[in-house]
Amino acid sequence: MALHTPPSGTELRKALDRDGFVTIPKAFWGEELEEFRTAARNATELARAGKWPYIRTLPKQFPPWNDDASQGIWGVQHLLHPDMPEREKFAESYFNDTMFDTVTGLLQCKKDDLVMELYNMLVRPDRDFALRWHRDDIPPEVPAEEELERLQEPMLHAQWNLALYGDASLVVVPGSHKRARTDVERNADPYENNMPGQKVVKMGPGDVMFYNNNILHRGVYDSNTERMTLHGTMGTAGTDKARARNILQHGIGSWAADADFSDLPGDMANLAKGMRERLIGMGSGEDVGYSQVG
Ligand SMILES: O=C(O)CCC(=O)C(=O)O
Repeated sequence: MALHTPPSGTELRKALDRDGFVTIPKAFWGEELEEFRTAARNATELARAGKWPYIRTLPKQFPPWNDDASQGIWGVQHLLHPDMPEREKFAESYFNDTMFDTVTGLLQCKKDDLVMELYNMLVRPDRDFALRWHRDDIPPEVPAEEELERLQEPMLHAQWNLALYGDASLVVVPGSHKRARTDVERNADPYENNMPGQKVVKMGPGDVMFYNNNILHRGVYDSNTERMTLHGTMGTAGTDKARARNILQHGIGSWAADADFSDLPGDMANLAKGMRERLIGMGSGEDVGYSQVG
């Protein structure tokens, strides 16, 4: 339940188009937020103990990751997987009206157009760790002309971070989702701490931040600061091969058909089932390859 009247879809879309990201403060709060935190803590504990095989392992940035938690983790993958003990609570945080209203507003589509995509959690790494500057689905070696062409493709999915605790890990270059990299950005150290124009996105508990995943961004993580940030995407039906790769490279195609959402409350069950069917329609992901290496 939102504490404040959320901004309209048009307002959100305008801000997202202009800056490449937009934050909805306190989209979740109170008991609901506490329930999400409990689920997140349990899942994180399981993953750190090596009892959940779908993890982001240190120090690897991009998929595929292995299932060995002994070197530490920075993420818990597949929150909606049929074997995830906290699956139902995570499903409630994904298939809920706040997300649906926002995503349909941002993508200017109907609920029945939506496709279930990724749902992971980004957590405090076991040792300090940072990601390189990147765009999620455009590798750094792509020439400027092709980079710009790819950035001009229509927005057919939404990606968000829902912070369950305060989170200042994501660093973006506002506006960089609309232009090729400058020479400075292209030639910068991949771990540059002072990229011109960079902005640290500061989120409070319950805030949701939507962003264009091809904005130039990185993560800088402090092993002493708790982080449990739900990291999700939803798409619209009928998208292209690049999108299928971006989603299916995470291995979701192998278990989506077994995900049963019939125990979800009210309308959620049917919406979830429809979204899962549209994901399955994208294929199993066995032959899509990976967006990035490393
Ligand atoms: O930590 C974050 O919020 C960003 C993660 C990220 O950039 C990625 O997974 O590619």
